Amino acid sequence: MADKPSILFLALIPEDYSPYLAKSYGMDRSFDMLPHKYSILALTAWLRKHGCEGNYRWINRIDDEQIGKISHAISELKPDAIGLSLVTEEMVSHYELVRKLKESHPDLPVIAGGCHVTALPEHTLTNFPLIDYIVIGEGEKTLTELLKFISGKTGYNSADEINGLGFGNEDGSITLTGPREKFDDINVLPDPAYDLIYDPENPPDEKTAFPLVCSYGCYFFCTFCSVEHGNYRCISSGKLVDRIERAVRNFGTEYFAIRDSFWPPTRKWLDEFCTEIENRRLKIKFHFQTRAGTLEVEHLERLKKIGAVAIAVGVEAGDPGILKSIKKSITTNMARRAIAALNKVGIFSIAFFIFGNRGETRQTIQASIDLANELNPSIAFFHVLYPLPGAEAFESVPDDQKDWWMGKPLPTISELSVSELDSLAKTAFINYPLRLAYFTQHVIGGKLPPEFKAIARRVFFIHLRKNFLGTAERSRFLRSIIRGVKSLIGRK
Ligand code: B12
Ligand code: SF4
Repeated sequence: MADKPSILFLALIPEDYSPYLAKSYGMDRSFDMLPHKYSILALTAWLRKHGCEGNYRWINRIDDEQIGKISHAISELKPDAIGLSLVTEEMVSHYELVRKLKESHPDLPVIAGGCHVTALPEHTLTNFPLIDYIVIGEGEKTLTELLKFISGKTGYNSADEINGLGFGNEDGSITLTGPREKFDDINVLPDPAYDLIYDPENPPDEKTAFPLVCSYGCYFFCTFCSVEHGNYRCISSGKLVDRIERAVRNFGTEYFAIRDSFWPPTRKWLDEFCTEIENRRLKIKFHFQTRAGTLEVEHLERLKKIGAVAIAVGVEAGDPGILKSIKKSITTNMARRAIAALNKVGIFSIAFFIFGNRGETRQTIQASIDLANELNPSIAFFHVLYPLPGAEAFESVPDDQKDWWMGKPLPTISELSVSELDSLAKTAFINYPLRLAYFTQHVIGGKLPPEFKAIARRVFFIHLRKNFLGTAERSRFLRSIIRGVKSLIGRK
């Protein structure tokens, strides 16, 4: 065992991870730091401050070679436990990793945390029995106490004295301990342990996108979202600028991905943030996601001056009835104002829409497509609803389909089937930029910075090509010609 109680966090990370905008439309940046869980960095920082240690290894696939790397790390670091941080879509693949590890390390406890196990504690312990403990909700204090307990360094007699925990018992029953108190002020949290994702063989440079998260929870109650609702907390603007300054100094990066569900928290907070960036003369670029109604033209002009290059807005629906029923707390007019302001100032604008909320019909989907066209953002994404455990929408899923994420078909909670929704979303996405208004605003006009102007141009031409190929593929005659040409030039 290591001197201090310690955990080894593990993750399965896709090889060559790249965000969609970069992957599909080419953005000359490195995204190597982005796919890693911020939770692992946050938990490790807290553990280190409280007498424990955290380490982290990730692999790209489950095979003997990669499992061998983990076994090597276990022999070297001698952790008291393995840690996994899981969203719903990762449960099954990561459990496969646990299964493999338990073959060679049957006695090493596995601790899982994150939004999925928090939403479904009993289901997790029942269906994934090789997971020894789950941590429900905010994990910093619970994990510290649990590691000290496992390594025999505290006075706890049994794990059920630790709040915020779930585990299975030998008789097959499950124990969920009392609720864990939440942080009132997250400024008490230390800086995330970024060293865990610093690769000395491939060190970050100014083109590397550097991840930042500054909040826990959310003020709002959107029915499709599984965050902790009604309990938003954010670090101070000064603390965030300190982190940015340190990243610039220590890692040489200049591009920041602010990954909070929405940012900034308030206009006052933003004002302080901008002033700090200006006073410290930091030359940075960054993107983030905001809520319609937060930022007006004057805020965006200031943000652009200090480096904001792209901002996403969750518009979600064009039909006012759907917008109300999903409790988004915005109106279509707020969305109009938000995207118009971004386009006016010349910041790459992204709008998200969801197809398939409760009450969705072909008419309401058309209203979303019409609104997207009217808003005219630099790109619009149309996603099919995933009813996530922990979200209100999950309650509308029939009981026998609730475990869809265990390799079963995605359920629908609207009157349209998932394949209909999927096809409508794909078509809406391809066709979105193929309008004169898009071409004049984003391809030849507007005030986007060159890096993002190039992306908008690619969006237009790539979608034009896809649209042409799609139309052509639908025609049997043309399809046979395309096949013939492809075989002539030797492509499958
Ligand atoms: C940043 C973020 C991202 C980033 C970075 C993700 C990452 N890998 O870190 C990006 C943009 C890449 C992303 C992608 C996705 N995301 Co996301 N993301 C978030 C966001 C906004 C913040 C997460 C965060 O870092 N919070 C701060 C940390 C410290 O909090 P935390 O993660 O909750 O961790 C705490 C506890 O949960 C617990 N804990 C967590 N892990 C562990 C592990 C152990 C061992 C222990 C003891 C405790 C513990 O302790 C932590 C500290 O208190 C949340 C929404 C939100 N506000 O929470 C959505 C959220 C997590 N994402 C979500 C989803 C669905 C996705 C995607 C699947 C979207 C998609 N279709 O591609 C992908 C999945 C990528 C992946 N494999 O993780 C959902 C997950 C819901 C669910 N049940 O699955 C959320 C909740 C938003 C939502 N729509 O409801 N996401
Ligand atoms: S979608 Fe955004 S605003 Fe709505 S509850 Fe989730 S995090 Fe909050």
